[in-house]
Amino acid sequence: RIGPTMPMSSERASGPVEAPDKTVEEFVAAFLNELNFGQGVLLSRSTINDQYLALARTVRQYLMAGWLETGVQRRESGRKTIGYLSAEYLLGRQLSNALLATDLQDIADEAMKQCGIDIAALRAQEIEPGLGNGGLGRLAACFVDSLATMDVPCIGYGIRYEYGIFRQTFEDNRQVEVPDSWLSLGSPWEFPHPERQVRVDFGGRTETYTDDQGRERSRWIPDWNVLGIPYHHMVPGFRNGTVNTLRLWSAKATQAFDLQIFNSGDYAAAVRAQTFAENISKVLYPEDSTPQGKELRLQQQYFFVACSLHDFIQNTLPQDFDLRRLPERIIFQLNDTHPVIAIPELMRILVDRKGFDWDEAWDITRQCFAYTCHTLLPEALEVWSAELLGRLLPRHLEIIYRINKEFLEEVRETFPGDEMRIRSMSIIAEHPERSVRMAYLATIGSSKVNGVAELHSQLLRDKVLPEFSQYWTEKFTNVTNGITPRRFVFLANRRLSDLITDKIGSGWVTDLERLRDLEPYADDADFRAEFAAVKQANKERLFKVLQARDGIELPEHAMLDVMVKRLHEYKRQSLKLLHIVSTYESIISGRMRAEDAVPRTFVFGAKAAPGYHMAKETIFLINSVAATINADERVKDVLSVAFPANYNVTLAEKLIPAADLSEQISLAGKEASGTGNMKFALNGALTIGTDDGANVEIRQLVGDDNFFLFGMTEPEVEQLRAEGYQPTSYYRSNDRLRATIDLLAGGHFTRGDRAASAQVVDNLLTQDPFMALADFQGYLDAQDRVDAVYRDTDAWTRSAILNVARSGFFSSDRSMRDYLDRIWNA
Ligand code: GP0
Repeated sequence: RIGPTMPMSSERASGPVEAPDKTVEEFVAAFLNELNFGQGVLLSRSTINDQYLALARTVRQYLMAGWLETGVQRRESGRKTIGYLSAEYLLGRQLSNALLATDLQDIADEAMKQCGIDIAALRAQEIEPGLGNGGLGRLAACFVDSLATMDVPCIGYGIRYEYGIFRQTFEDNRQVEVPDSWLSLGSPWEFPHPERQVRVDFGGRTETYTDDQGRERSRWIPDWNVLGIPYHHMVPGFRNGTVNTLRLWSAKATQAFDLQIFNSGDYAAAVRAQTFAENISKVLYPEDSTPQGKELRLQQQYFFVACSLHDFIQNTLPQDFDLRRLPERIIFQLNDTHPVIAIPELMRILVDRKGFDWDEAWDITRQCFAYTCHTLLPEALEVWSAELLGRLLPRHLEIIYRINKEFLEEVRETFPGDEMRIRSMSIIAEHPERSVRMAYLATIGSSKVNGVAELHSQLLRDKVLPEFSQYWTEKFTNVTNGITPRRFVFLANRRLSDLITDKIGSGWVTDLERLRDLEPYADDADFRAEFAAVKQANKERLFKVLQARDGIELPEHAMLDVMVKRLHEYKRQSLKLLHIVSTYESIISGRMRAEDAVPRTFVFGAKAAPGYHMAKETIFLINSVAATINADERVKDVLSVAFPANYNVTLAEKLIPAADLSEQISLAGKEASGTGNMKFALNGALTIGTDDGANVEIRQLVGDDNFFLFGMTEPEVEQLRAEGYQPTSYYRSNDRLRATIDLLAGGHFTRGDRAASAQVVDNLLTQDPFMALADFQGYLDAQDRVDAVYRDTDAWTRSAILNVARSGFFSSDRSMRDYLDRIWNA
């Protein structure tokens, strides 16, 4: 039996739900039961997919008691809930995490063996739910993992996209996107609750009326609506019996909507209406950091937010709950601006539906929200045209106008006559068209605003929202991001985990600062040898995966130099490419002998937004360079480049534990935090990086000697920009840079086709918006330092161990503690 044995609660008149015993026999019995009665097949006739589904449902049985019990406790305790509102959750595979949380890995292995089944094949059968783009969505998944592990009441609210982030393939070295039909083989981890459907209105107009107390009020007369169907997912804590809930909403046409058209006798139109409604949760927008302002995206945002608020207020709180006390029971954390329409939605519920006065409603609302900003890029800050917002959500636009008007009046009292300031703080922008700045609305409507790393929070205060941070100094705070050590160390790197546990016990899994106890072992030669052997074994595991998955063959003994993240110019994959080409050029031009180079394997993983032209050209060029270098006998076994397609959480779990070197080379001031950087450090890779995002904190913690720093600082970037940045001056004055660019531009990697590389090269030479050329020499010098340390195996391994030992701060458990203390008061 799993889960704590709780006293019988009133809600459980029928007695506790019990899991099968944690024995191989019971596990086998439960599995065969699921196969026969759940899946409807005999073991002898079952496919791998049948077996996978039955195994998933078996593991689910072990979580169920804890889930139901957690639900009862949450309702009875009246503790404040964290309502995490996020348009993205990049969960990764569920089976392995569920086995880990329940400590059933060994039992399941043995049980499957007894059934004559290879469990590895079943694990491989699962398509990960890719309901997010990258860092932001993965952060949400790490946060809900930590909250469950810390037994904090949390409901994760989001969208059940039918198609997640696209599957990336390469054709002729170019990215081709394929729909991600992650639900096509069955989805054993979700529980649909159609009976808990919520209606969501759109469109129409507003009208004013006088209520029975003679007050002038406004109401919304919408003209269409859809249904939201919740799908519940379990979020298991790590071996603590807690199972929180992720509630993802799927859109469905309302019957009324259908019938109206049906009665007109137009069957085809009725089916079209269905499709129209269901489009809302059809697909995840694949733009990371650069929203497109599409109407459907605003529909998605309002859809899930309206469902979630309704769900919490009507279905989760006790009947007749006094909403004046709402802030005692919920804090909605806004994961970026995507869910910010929740602020006027709560105002609408309180004022229009529950009859609150504006002022009282506003006081409640502001206490119920907190906002996390994840970027500094101006193009990533969402702005909706007032025309679109008013057409889709006329009452919300009205509410936003009033929020703005009252806020600006307040500012005017503090700064009389300072119209410049007032205009700069307005939620409504007038140029180039009237529009709503969602980050401003979020800031005004929240009790706290945070950035995601120290540097980022500082720049957020100073550059993005300076007037607001002066106005409300206390409102602004920082919470440095973190990652879950369960998935990204314990699960992904079993070998390292066993080694650590062997030395310092297993407490580190839920108390990551304990990794400090490893520090003395950095000077222990036996431990270093074991640590290095783990890294080597992880590389071999990765090579097998890449061989099977992509047909990529890699040399056994080379430094593994990895850059995995979304493809974005500010992240500077092109700078990495310049380093590779420069090293290659040094060898083929005879300036360096191949035997003198440190053998390196470069690995890229990156998806580009389908409409992001420069990013796609960069992918093409990386693939072209890879093909050329890998085929060139002159650099055989010295330089290799691998770019496996479709980088995702599943591949990350294999790649990160194998890496020696972690590339975190964004232009200073552009990467809000990064979270991949933390995963690498915790898995014993050394970082080569700029002074950006959480790199700054990683370097402070692991020490300058264990981090390869290069590049301009943020103020230096600003200064260079102010002086007038001229990329060609670097090209002219730096011989190695010139040789590198000339080789890239000359068609060497594109079968003589100079035009094929021209866009990336010309962009670097003429615009170079992220100053890759300015940081090129510093980057090469830092790479030389990397080579020097790598040659000294003991020194390298020592540094790698210290990276692990000193990175405990980057647990998302710590991030959650910081949110609880600084933001949630829970
Ligand atoms: C930031 F604005 N991030 C955005 C966005 O639209 N999508 C996204 O993934 C990322 C940041 O780029 C980050 O620096 C950060 O760590 C992450 O959000 C979580 O805060 C990249 O990892």
